[in-house]
Amino acid sequence: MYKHSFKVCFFFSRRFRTNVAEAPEDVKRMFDKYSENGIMNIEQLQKFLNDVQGEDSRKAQVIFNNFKHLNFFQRRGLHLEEFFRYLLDQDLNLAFSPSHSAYQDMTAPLSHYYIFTGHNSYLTGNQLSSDCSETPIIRALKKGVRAIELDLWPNSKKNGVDVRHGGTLTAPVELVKCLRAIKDHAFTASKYPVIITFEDHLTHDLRQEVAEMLKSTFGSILYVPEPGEYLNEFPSPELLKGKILISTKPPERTTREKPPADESASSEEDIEGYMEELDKDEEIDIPEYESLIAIHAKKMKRGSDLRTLFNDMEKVLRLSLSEQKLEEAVSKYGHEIIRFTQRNLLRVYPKGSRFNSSNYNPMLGWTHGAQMVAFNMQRAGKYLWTMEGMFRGNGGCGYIKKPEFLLNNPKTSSSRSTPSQRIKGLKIKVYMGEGWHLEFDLSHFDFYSPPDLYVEIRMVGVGKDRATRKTIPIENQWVPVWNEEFSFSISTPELALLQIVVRDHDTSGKDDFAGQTCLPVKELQSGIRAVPLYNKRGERYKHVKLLMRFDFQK
Ligand SMILES: [Ca+2]
Ligand SMILES: [Ca+2]
Ligand SMILES: [Ca+2]
Repeated sequence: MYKHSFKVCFFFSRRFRTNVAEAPEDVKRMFDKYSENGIMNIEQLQKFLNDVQGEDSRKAQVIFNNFKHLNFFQRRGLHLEEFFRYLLDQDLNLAFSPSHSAYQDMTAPLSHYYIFTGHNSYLTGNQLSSDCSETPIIRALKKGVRAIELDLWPNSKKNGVDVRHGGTLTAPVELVKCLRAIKDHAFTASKYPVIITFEDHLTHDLRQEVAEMLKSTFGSILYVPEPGEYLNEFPSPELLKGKILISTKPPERTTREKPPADESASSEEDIEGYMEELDKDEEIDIPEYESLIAIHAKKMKRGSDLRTLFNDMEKVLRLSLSEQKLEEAVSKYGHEIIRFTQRNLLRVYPKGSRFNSSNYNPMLGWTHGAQMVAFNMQRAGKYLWTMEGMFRGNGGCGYIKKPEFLLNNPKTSSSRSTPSQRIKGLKIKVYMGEGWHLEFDLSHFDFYSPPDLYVEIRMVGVGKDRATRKTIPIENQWVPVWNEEFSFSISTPELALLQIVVRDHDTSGKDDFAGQTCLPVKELQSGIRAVPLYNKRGERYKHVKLLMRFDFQK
């Protein structure tokens, strides 16, 4: 017992000594270079912004104004401490500042974009017994998710439509509630279209009811294609701004029997009468429900040949495959899949055995052009963080342009950007981190001592770009200083994501999670930057951040 209390005293006194971050050597050197007599004036700051940060010198005034509110600021310029504080500032100096709107070309067909896509969007937890609710749908839409999946079933009285996961104990939610939630929240995070994918287990009559519900809930924001419109190519996200699209497999048409070819039906009158009746029937037979389907879906039939799935039909459609089927298809028909996804949509969904709502590596789908890699948005984990990282790009609008090599035939692909403009590598330096002591209990990581934090940096991307590096753990420090440098080579910057996870090293048991982020490499700001970290659920910590440096090799 005596030993323990000694330990507590010893480490806690050490913790208090190191709570204040000190500028790393590189920052000190940088300050010396761009200052005089310990003060950096506005011109010197402008030069630093140009030389090191690759940024507009007008930013200097913003930085100066920011420090003017503070008493210790002297009008002449920044001291080292203020310079260091500016570099660590989450508002002034982000490694990734999301633009507030999409900057990519949004006028290409839908098939040219990755679309932020949810799987069983109505489930609150696991795939077997969790509740169905509109709440996870709202949360997903607010995150920027643009494709919501709803499984439609007759309710227990067979007179209404419920949303639930078939064959499980999940408690249903009424369809109309989900539709209203979608209408209310569809365009808060992004103005680009929301696609609702239905898994339809309904009867003819209930489908009619769904059609009515869709029209009355969405009104003019429901996108209803003109018959024969967009046969060869989907419309663009730009054209579909503010619209809701329905995508599902059209129900089997009931074919009418031919009129009896007997004598009595041969008179003109009789035939006319029959035609009128047929017209009426036709109206019922091409139901409204079907006319509201903007994106027709095709499902893989049991035992059907994989290759024929990717035959490019004249009319564009959406195909759904499980992650396992995709793996199988990719191993045999990789090129066919890429060609298929140039015009058609491919949705990939988690295999059925992921009862706990876990996810899978989205990169296999992305590298084969699959637009809709559907994820369980309620389950935190490294793949969901990757997904969230991908869709932080392009202003967080939920649509990311696919790289050129997936859109053109390799032979005709001459429109790739010139080699000199392309990113070939990324040099990263991890200086230090701070903020954990403000966010966590003193005993959160280790019961008797401060955490032993290390940073794992993972390059996520196409096969040859993948790499993982780690810093060493800094023992018993709330403000760890690493000063470690890593280099990554990058062949496909469009699909490169920088995944950063901080953990507390433990000699026994699993290392404790201490923050994460995932950022699209193409949109990283070069120079010395603040990198705010997020918790497992993707919510940004108020205080926890890293100071890092990024240099692109072109
Ligand atoms: Ca621990
Ligand atoms: Ca420790
Ligand atoms: Ca530890």
